Amino acid sequence: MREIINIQIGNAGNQIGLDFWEALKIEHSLDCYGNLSHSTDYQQEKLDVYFFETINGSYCARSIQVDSDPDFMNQIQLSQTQNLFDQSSFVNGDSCSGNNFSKGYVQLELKDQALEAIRLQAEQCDNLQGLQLIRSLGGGTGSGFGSLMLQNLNDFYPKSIISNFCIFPYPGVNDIIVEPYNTVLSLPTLHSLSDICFSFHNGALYNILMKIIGNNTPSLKDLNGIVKQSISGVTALWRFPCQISSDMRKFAMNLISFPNLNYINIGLAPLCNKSYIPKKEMSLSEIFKALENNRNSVNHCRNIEQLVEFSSNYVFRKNNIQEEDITNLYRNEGYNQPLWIPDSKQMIQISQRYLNQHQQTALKIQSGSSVKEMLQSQLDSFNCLYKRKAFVSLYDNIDQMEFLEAKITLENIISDYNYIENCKNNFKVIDENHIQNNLTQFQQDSNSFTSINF
Ligand SMILES: Nc1nc2c(ncn2[C@@H]2O[C@H](COP(=O)(O)OP(=O)(O)OP(=O)(O)O)[C@@H](O)[C@H]2O)c(=O)[nH]1
Ligand SMILES: [Mg+2]
Repeated sequence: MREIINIQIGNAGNQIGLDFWEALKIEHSLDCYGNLSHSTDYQQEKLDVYFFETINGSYCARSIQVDSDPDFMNQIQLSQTQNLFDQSSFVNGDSCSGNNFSKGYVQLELKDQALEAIRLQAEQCDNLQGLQLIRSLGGGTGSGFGSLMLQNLNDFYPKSIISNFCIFPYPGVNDIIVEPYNTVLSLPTLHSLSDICFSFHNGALYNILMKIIGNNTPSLKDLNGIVKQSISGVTALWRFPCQISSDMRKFAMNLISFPNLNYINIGLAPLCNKSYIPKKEMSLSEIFKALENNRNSVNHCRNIEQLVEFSSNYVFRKNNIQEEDITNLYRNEGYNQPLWIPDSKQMIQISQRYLNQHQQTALKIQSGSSVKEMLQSQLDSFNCLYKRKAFVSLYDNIDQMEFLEAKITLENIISDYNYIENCKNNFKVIDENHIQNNLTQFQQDSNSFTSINF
């Protein structure tokens, strides 16, 4: 079996992680103590990917819950869901990282404890295929401690695929002014040490809730409902028998055309309200159109004409459709737009008979330049603060070169997306060398910074 270990970090990571495990419990028919209840062979076939069997026959999540702040960890341990987790998998410090990357980044003791907890989980695996991190980049623990973990995970598990589910901040959802610093400072490690990055922009999630679902006062819990729908949808490829992208490595092979541009966007349909009831029933053709509509995606992208789509997986977690319906739909509804990479759109149907009608959804998992606008908005917010060096002194362990390295990393990612869009729109051939290795680029660029007067 090819196992995956989940690592949920910080407040957002743990809130979303709990929702994720709740979804898995339902989808694999486990009760709140991790016992199988009326589950079918189909639900059990790949159960070992995310769960291991304990000596008393119940199932335990392959997961580590870590936060520098003890409060939420204590709350989880009082909840029913805690029965799904092994006691050794809870790791917490004494106080939060105060929304400061540099405070999260120096939590060395917490890092050692977390690595030990992961090692214990890895011992339960025959053939670990990958690790997945869930975290937000706006807070101190998710950004700083998450970066520290990434650096170490690569050393300890060099053969495993590492994926990140990251929440990018949006000023309307939180009002911590230094969030752009935390986010941008997380990017060098995220960029160079993570194989896949699933990005979620809180602003886009907010818009989906307000404009499509009609919830005028969305809470973080509501935002997390959409993230949960996305993560359980993506991981369904790895948790159920499936022909395409059936493990993390194959998924990365199919979706990541350029290792430097490994940000993934997700579109969902139908979008559900708080009780997971879609606003209206949708036909297959309507679902397909909704998936193509950028308003249904978890990242902002207004300039659709420019957009380049490298590859996409359309995942249908619905039962009342046949495989040929999907193939016909694909032929007829056109997806007549020329494919940028031949055969790069793949239709995947996963049977989910045990899910109720409302839990059956479809998603489009897409790599391409649709995340560029979201990344640009993070860079703009960073620049607004950084041009005045505002609040830089709070980051006492981080020197100016690290701020610059982070800023340049993000600028290079955006410029690579721009380059590809430009090639596509002007029918130019892509020069692979142009998709730079950011670190090499940074080393070259940094020579010219020595003359800058901070
Ligand atoms: N979607 C979503 N975003 C969240 C949630 N909780 C916090 N955020 C966002 O995440 C950022 C703050 O990160 P947190 O996860 O609270 O911080 P942390 O990682 O625990 O770090 P510290 O508290 O600073 O130690 C802000 O941008 C929030 O808007 C959540 O449950 N869902
Ligand atoms: Mg916190």
